[in-house]
Amino acid sequence: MKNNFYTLFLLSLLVFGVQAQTRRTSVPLQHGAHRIGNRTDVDMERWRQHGLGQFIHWGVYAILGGFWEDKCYPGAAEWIRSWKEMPKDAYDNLYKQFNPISFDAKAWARQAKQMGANYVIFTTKHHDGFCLWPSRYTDYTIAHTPYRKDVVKQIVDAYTAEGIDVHLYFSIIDWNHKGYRSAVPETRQDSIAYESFKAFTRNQLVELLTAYPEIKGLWFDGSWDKAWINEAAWVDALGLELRNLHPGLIIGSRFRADEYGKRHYDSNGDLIDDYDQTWERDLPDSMEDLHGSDWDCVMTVPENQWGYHSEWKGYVKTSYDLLEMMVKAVSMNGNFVLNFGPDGKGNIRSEEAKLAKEIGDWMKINSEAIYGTSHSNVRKQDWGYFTQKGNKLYMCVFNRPINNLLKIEIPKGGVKPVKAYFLEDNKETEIQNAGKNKRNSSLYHVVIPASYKTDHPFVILLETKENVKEEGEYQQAKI
Ligand code: JFZ
Repeated sequence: MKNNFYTLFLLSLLVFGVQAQTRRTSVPLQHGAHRIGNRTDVDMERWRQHGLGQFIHWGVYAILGGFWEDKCYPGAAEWIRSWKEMPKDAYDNLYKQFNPISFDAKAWARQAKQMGANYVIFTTKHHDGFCLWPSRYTDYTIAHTPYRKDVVKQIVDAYTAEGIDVHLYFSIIDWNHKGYRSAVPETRQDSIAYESFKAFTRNQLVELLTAYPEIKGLWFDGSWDKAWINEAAWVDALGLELRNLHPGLIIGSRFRADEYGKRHYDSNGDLIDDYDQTWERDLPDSMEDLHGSDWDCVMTVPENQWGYHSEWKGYVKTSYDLLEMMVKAVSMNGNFVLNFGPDGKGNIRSEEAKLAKEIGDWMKINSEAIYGTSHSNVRKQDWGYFTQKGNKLYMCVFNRPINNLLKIEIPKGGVKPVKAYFLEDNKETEIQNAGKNKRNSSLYHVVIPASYKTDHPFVILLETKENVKEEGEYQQAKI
């Protein structure tokens, strides 16, 4: 008995000790997260249901397509100005040739709609500083090209008309502005210059929100410079100003740092702003990597090309690859955003058009497994991914088992599947009860008829008796 008490005492010490270690730190912060957990308003709920988005990188770099005087720049095409072989003057005068006569915003929007995209993120200004809208605050804009017309307005109008939400990409880095600095200003001269850059950045953002009030969010980039990070208080105030100006505005975690220079997640581990923007060309392995946050994954078709590069090198992703990434993202409560890099004339390259068509064809049949669905706590199996909504579990199959049996493991106390059918033809298929395992999960097999032939990933809808439980546990774990 005495021994038992002693063991209990030791055990409780251990438990409390571990708890103390894992408890969240609590650094008093003025410019960290202003909210714990995800937003719950209608605008954010709408964003959360998008599933698939389109990214567009377009600017004067598209004229070069990754080449300067027959020399191929191996990096990301939109970065060519930073290449030692690229004369800066020549780059900074490219806009005088920008005349995308084939640009047809309505055709782009139709194509995005056909692909199944629910939102678009469009580059208003990349690191080079060239503005695709006629900004009053610089001459380095579309208004001073032979083309002249406002590209951002055409995009906003055409996509909005298709029912596709518009988010504007905006780079803080601006290689064209005289006051831009990457390092924290040390001299008086640098400080004055940087102040002018800050005012310019603010003016441009206010200008964008005022000129295009239909937009839903700002997708910031190029915010990693020490100079910008050092301005935590000012950037925080700017964010609040933008939100006041545009209620419902959605801003990701790549806009500002806290006062200790922590980005994305603040010094207490809380997400800064509305969604986690760290999943760039990368997907989480598991829900634990996500800390319960809303998030997006932005993805290139080749390895790392955003702007137009006339020669894609290396592996180019197929629609199968991209669909799998999208489903994986959605199965973990994320949005998947596929990048397009139109050429200098405004044409979407044929490889991208083909992918948009193939993804769209798949979405026409299977999008109900994507839109408005969320993570399922039904244990993932190697054949693919689950998404869920109401009393529906979507089995998104990417790896068909040789024995044609799709294993399902429903945790103890979970839902009961009653009916399984293919989304593509509504044909019902058999569910076998396969008993329970040691964890007391209920096991089932959904049978793929041997006669079923396909060269595409496919979705089987599993109807359950009760509504599937929403995942709340990760959110709660943060509080
Ligand atoms: C940035 C840009 O430099 C790039 O040109 C493109 O616009 C992309 C969407 O964003 O590139 C990044 C930014 C952040 C990371 C990687 C590339 N990151 O955090 O891993």
